[in-house]
This record gives sequence, C-alpha cells and structure tokens, in this order.
Amino acid sequence: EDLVNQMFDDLYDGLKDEIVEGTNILLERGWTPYKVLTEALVGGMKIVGEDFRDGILFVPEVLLAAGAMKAGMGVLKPLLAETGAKTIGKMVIGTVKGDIHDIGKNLVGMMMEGAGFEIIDIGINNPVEKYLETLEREQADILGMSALLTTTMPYMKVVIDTMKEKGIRDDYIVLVGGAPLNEEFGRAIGADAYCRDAAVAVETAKDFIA
Ligand code: B1M
Repeated sequence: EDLVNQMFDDLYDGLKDEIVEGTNILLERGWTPYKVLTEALVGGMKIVGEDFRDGILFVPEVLLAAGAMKAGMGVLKPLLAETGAKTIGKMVIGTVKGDIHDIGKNLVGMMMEGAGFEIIDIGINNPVEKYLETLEREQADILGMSALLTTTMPYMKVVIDTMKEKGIRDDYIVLVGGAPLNEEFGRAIGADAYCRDAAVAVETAKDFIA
C-alpha cells in the first residue's frame, strides 16, 4: 500500500497530524485497528529503530517519531476497547527502573484493556517498591514489566527476587516483555512467561487466568 509507505515516512519525520490522518484513512478503508497498529505504526517504528541503532537518527528525532506513534495509538485506543466486556483480571504494568521507553508498554496495556482486563499503568522508571505497593493496593492478579534496554532488563529479576523474599511471588502471575528479552531470559529470572508482543501478552494472560 502506498499509504502505508507514506506513513512510514511520516512517522520517520515525526509528523503527528499526518499519522493521525493516515490512521483514520486506513480505518475508513476497512483495516482493523489491530492491523493498522501492527502494520503501519509498529512497522514504521521498526525502521526508526534501525536508523537510530545505525546512528542515522538521534534522540530528538526519535522522540518526535514516538510522539507521532502515540498520536496514532490515541486514535486506535477506543476502537480496541471491547464494549461491555466484563473484567477478567487486573494487571499492574510498568517499565522498570532506569528505563523510560513506554510505547510497547502502552500498547500492551491498550490491547489487554481491549481484551477485558483492567489495567493499572504505573508508567516508567519504576523501583521495586512502586510495583509491590501497587500490586497490593490494587489486589491485582498480574504483574507486567517492560524493559527496552539490556542495562535495565536485569532489574526485573530484582523485582521478582524481592517478591520471593517477601513470600508473595506466587500470589501473582508475572509476565515480562520488551525488545531485548527472550524466552530464556524470562525463565532465568523466574517470570511466569515472556511475551514477544502485545497479542501474545493478551493470550498468555488469558491462559493463566483461566
Ligand atoms: Co531508545 N533504545 N534509547 N528511545 N529506543 C532502543 C530500545 C534501542 C534498541 C535503539 C537502538 O540502538 N537500536 C537502544 C537499546 C540498546 C540496548 O539496550 N542494547 C536504545 C537506546 C540505546 C536508548 C538510549 C540509551 C539512547 C541515548 O540516550 N543515548 C535512551 C535510553 C533512555 C532510558 O530509558 N533511560 C533511549 C531513549 C529513547 C527515546 C526517549 C528517544 C525513545 C522512547 C520514547 C518513548 O518510549 N516514549 C526511544 C525509542 C522510541 C526507541 C526505539 C527506536 C523504539 C522502541 C519502541 O517504542 N518500539 C528502540 C529500538 C527498538 O526497539 N528496536 C530503542 C515500538 C514498540 C511497539 O515495541 O517497545 O519492543 P516494543 O514493545 C513490544 C514488545 O517488545 C512487547 O510488546 C510490545 C508491542 O508488541 N512488550 C511487552 C514490550 N513491553 C512489554 C511488556 C509486557 C509484555 C510485552 O508485559 C507483560
């Protein structure tokens, strides 16, 4: 699709209004919100990520791209929310300490909400205390942690180890995700599951809750 390629360019250039417009046009053409999300927005962000890695794009440009991506996600959010679905579980989700990446986490939250979960989003840069106090206060079923940096992903183990020390590890389903993680890492730190993407997070959460 020409429009999708145009949206890749617009996301790359951080053009919010154009991304909102492109998102709406794809929806009008009958694309499902999920397809717009994964193929146009996440697809575009992948290109941004590659050029960021290769030193072609820098933080200010990537921030603009992230802003445009969020604007597109804003259009899709209400559409992904299933109407009238009763709550099937409660999840506390946040990005770990030292890490400010939040797009993936937000996306997981959106999709989980759409599938009928209640989401308590505690944002970015979360110390272990914040996770634990929120889990307890909210009487949540699931803890979701996100990390995008190889330097911050070990913090997930700090959180899980602290839960073990306090004897509350098994009170919760612990799901982890983020681009640098994998299945093996999830197992090694004692999470219940590693979730490759938002759709997998939804399916995994449903399996555990059932
Ligand atoms: Co950053 N950054 N960044 N960045 N950034 C990466 C992660 C990087 C891979 C880029 C690169 O070099 N190619 C690299 C990390 C390298 C490494 O660790 N080895 C990197 C770096 C180095 C940095 C800085 C250190 C750069 C600097 O300052 N020199 C800095 C760190 C700041 C910090 O956190 N302390 C930094 C900053 C930033 C911006 C602020 C500019 C911006 C973030 C804006 C924001 O989030 N609001 C940014 C961005 C946008 C990226 C890339 C380009 C895109 C990330 C993204 O949003 N992807 C990223 C490149 C990449 O990932 N390839 C990069 C789209 C999103 C939908 O995917 O987050 O993977 P993702 O989420 C997926 C799955 O992973 C999964 O589901 C999601 C949806 O399918 N998932 C979960 C994620 N969390 C989950 C939680 C779950 C379940 C599934 O819980 C149950």
